[in-house]
Amino acid sequence: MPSDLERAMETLITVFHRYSGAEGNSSTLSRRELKQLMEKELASFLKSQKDPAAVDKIMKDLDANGDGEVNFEEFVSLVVGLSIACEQLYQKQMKAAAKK
Ligand SMILES: [Ca+2]
Ligand SMILES: [Ca+2]
Repeated sequence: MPSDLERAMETLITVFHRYSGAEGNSSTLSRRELKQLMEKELASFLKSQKDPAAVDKIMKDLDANGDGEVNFEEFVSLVVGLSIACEQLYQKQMKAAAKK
C-alpha cells in the first residue's frame, strides 16, 4: 500500500501527463495545455486571479529554461509555491481556531 505522500507524488505525475500529452511535446506543457490544467485542476486558484493574462504570467514565471514550454520540474515549482501559500493559510487557521 502506498503512503499518502507516495500517492500524492504519483498523482502529481499522473495529472501532469494527462495534460502534457495533448499536443506537441508529450513530456512538456504548452501554453494551451497549462491553461487546460489550471482551469480543470486549479480552478479555485485561477478564479482568485482576476487578471485574464494570469496564465501567461504564470507560464512566464514557471518557464525557468525559457523554451516556451513547462516541463515537469517547472510544473512542480508551481505546486510547491502553491503548497507553501496553502500551508501558511493552514497555520493561520489553526492559530485562529486555537484562540477560541
Ligand atoms: Ca505537450
Ligand atoms: Ca521550460
